[in-house]
Amino acid sequence: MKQMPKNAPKRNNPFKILLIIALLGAGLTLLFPGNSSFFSQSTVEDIPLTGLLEKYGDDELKTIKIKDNQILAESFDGAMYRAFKEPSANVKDLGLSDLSKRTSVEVIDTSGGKIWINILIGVAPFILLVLFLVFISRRASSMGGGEGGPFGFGKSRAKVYDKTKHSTKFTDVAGAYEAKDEVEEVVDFLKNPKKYQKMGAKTPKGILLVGAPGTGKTLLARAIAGEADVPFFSVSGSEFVEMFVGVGASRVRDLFKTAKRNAPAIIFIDEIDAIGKHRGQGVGGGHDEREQTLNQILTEMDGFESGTNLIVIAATNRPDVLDKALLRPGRFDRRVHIDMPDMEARLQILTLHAKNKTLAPNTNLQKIASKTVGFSGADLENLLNEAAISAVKARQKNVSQEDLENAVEKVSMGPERRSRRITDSERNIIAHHEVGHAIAGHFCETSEPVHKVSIISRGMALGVTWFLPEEDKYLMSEQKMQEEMVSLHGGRIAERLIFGQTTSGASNDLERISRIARSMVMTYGMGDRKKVGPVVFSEKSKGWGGMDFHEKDFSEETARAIDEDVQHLILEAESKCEEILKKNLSLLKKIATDLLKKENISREEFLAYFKEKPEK
Ligand code: NHX
Ligand code: ZN
Repeated sequence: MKQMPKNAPKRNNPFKILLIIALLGAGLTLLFPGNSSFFSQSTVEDIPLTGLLEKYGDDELKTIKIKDNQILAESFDGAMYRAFKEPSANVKDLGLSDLSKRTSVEVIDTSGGKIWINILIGVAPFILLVLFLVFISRRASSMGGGEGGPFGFGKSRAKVYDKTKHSTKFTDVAGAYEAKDEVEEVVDFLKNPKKYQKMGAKTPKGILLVGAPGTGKTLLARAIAGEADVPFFSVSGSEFVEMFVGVGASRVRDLFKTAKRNAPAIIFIDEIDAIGKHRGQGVGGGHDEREQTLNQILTEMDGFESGTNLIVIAATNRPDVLDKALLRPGRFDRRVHIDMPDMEARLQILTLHAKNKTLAPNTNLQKIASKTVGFSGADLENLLNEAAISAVKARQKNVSQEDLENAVEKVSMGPERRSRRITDSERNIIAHHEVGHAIAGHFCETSEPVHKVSIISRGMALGVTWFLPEEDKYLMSEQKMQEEMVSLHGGRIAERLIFGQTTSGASNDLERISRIARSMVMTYGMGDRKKVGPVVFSEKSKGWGGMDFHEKDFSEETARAIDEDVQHLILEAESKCEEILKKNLSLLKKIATDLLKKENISREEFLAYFKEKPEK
């Protein structure tokens, strides 16, 4: 698929212009050197002006050269003298115009160079200012392709996909079955508007696509345009958040104007939550930039006459923060949810993206689909691409199953960082920490099976224990949450049991434990019913830009009760974890020793330790 920004102007890189100016300046300085480097003979004797004039009066001088406030003279016997004069004093003032003398007087005119340098000094700040403005405005619109330029602030920067050049179709969207069904009607409306008008059916104006990042909202919107064969104007909500109030609104106006001119058409607003947050949330009263932009969008949507063949599709992953006004009838009244892909959809997505890749004949995408619970469509696309890249690097003739499996790890945990040098004593701590997680998790009933334990650094982490879910789940039980905390405690507790103290490395584990415990109490009603009970407590953050503050919808007493309950849950999980690890201390040491040697332990290798004497 090719995207074709219409009439994108050729742009000179502002840095190029700056470079040219700098070179020009340097050239001029060389051409018209300053005073210091002009008279540079070594045997010049500095004498007072009166002395020099005296020599002139005695007719001892062969030549006099005057440059600015310097006078250089050469006598008939070859001596060089230099004297200084007032800059304003000219040849006549000094009495050097006596024609009876044999001296040749030459005034070196530096004003030619000076003029240029002066002009340059005069205009340079201005040029720099203009360049700066251009730079700023370009940066602000770096996402856009269309109009713009230095003074095009108010122009929409919508990317346009030419309908003859792009052809995303529903067949390019794997999975998302219901979403496709729902938007099929929209395609029909764009293709045959008369049919609907005759029947008196109200046609949709706005569709809100809701889905987690990477689930294919943009792809679906583009497929609607492709199926209906209409132009597609794409903008991102974050592009409207400008530094100048009113610019966003004027861009919206321009965008709708252009789209109407090209109707039937689709306007796609990505990340609409960037502008569509509840209004009146900002600190400092009413009309901020976002609000004006949002109002303009609403006005435009209310404004199209019935018969305008224009559909606005907006995408968000946070429908909860959207202003209610956006969701009223006649606006974004249709919501289409796109789920994270399930096993079946993942297989379809993988198959689709594998089409243009050379896979080995024995690859099994089904297996990959089952190992990628929680991956979005974008993750899966990325996975196949990573696999293809590593196949190229290894000079293979096709992508093997192993490439695919390694890519799963790379996409979900980040690439390995083998260059990080780690001392033996730290490696020892890391190994025990990770095995602690693995063993604690292994003895939890609801825990996902251990997939891999590794002491190779990846991204921020020095080591990882990877639990792999085997099937798509939509609910999480109380027990599962408790046991999740138990296995997260495993690393820190193992450090404490083996080395007598913990390290800073467990910070991320503790963060996750705290988040689980807090949401159990505050969101899922799993707290102590005598202390807090099944009530949802929310803490809203209001305002932005460093001025934000939190507003609790519960009392200080309740806050204390929540804190106590959260702490209780965390400590309970910790003692359960400690119990498990104390019972399996010798196994912990044994596996950690092996891990130090092997660096990675696979699921099979890990399970083998428990086969010998079943403890579970
Ligand atoms: C540091 N990193 O920041 C070093 C490089 C305790 C054996 N000085 O718990 O690597 O200490 O079970 C996402 C993921 C911070 C965000 C991991 C933010 C890790 C990871 C701190 C293992 N494995 N800790 C772990 C770890 C560290 C950290 C993260 C994150 C260690 C531990 C990081
Ligand atoms: Zn850990």
